[in-house]
Amino acid sequence: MSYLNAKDKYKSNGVDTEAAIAKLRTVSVSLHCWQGDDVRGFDTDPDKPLTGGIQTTGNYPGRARTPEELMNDLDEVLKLIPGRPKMNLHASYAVFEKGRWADRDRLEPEHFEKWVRFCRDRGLGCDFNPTFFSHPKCDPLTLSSPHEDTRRFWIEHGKACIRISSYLAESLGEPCIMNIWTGDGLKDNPSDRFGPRKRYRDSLDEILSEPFDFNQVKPCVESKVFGIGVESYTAGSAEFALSFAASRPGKCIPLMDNGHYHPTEVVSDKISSLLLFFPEIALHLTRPVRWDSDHVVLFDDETKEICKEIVRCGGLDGKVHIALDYFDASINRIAAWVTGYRNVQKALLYALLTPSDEFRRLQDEGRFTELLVRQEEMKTMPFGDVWNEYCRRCGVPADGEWISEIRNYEETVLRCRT
Ligand code: RNT
Ligand code: ZN
Repeated sequence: MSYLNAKDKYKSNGVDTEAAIAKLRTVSVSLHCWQGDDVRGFDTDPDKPLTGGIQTTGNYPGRARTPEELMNDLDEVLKLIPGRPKMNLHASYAVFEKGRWADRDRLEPEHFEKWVRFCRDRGLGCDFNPTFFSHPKCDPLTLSSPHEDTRRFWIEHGKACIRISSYLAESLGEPCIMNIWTGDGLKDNPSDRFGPRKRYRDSLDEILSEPFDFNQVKPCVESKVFGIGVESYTAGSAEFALSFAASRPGKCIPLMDNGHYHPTEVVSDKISSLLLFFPEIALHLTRPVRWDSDHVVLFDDETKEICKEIVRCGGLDGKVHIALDYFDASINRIAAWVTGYRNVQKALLYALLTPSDEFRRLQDEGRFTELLVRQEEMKTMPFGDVWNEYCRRCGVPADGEWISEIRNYEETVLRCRT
């Protein structure tokens, strides 16, 4: 009955909770496979160092070591998250049957057949990412390398990934967002910034020369300001990625990760500008703590603000592709996955429960006192009751009802992985 009370309260603020719930159930949000195994993948030595300037920290027991374990863990996650999840895979998660290994430049759709079966059986679409890191062919650069054989290897990887993305989209009947990110950059001051960026641009063009249908495969370029070991320079800076995508309309869309900017910059402020010039954009939602630390996404101010911007700009109707991107190895990985995913869902629901039209009108009419008061008052609305009702309708546990399931899975499954 608390939901009915909440519904009334929101109604008296001009908000239809039923419409918000119904809308959110249609919005797909990508679930990244790499939270389950600390971004190690299955195609190379699992104990190799993670390269490309990213880092997982922590050694919580229970990391998934095989495709089967990862899929089991994902099933556990899927039981606990509401909404419309979509899988998000990295190329390094290829499954090689009967030991028939292939290097990244030789990957084939068949190496993702198992994942297609996994997604199909659960009614999920699938996004994809070429993996330009943690591999002996990183010299350490990839698409921007001055060494032609290195660059060629990674171009072939990118092209293979376009073919795999087409296969995923066709097999699952949902477009595949294919995100290109490289950790290419330099630790110390560059003597040449132009050269690597030119090679990166040319490599991307070569990758995109592989035939694909933009209604099925949506290549993105993700920018980044710095990473561990690439503190002074990244080839794929914000200007690089935006300019590249802007000058290749119908072929490439920009992807913003909210861990990839200077610490006082916020992605929530960037979304509207991009949507004025790009029909579609993509996002990686993460939580940077002092750097691009990829902590679990919280129901915090910036996550809420990003989601409000998505909603206010009409981004839920296919203009904004939302994906999660974080990896915490210091806590139960299933709980990390579930917490972050639920928090993005919460922030989206919270945004849908904001009387945005009224607030826009107050702003346009210059009634800033009223706007401030109303905005602050909305914060103490009974949001939790609507959230729990949303979970109930999605057939997943409400808040307070799922941590025991995680404990149980930890005791019976994760603890046995030694
Ligand atoms: C790294 C980027 C990139 C990766 C994943 C694993 O800084 O955010 O998106 O996190 O591709
Ligand atoms: Zn990212």
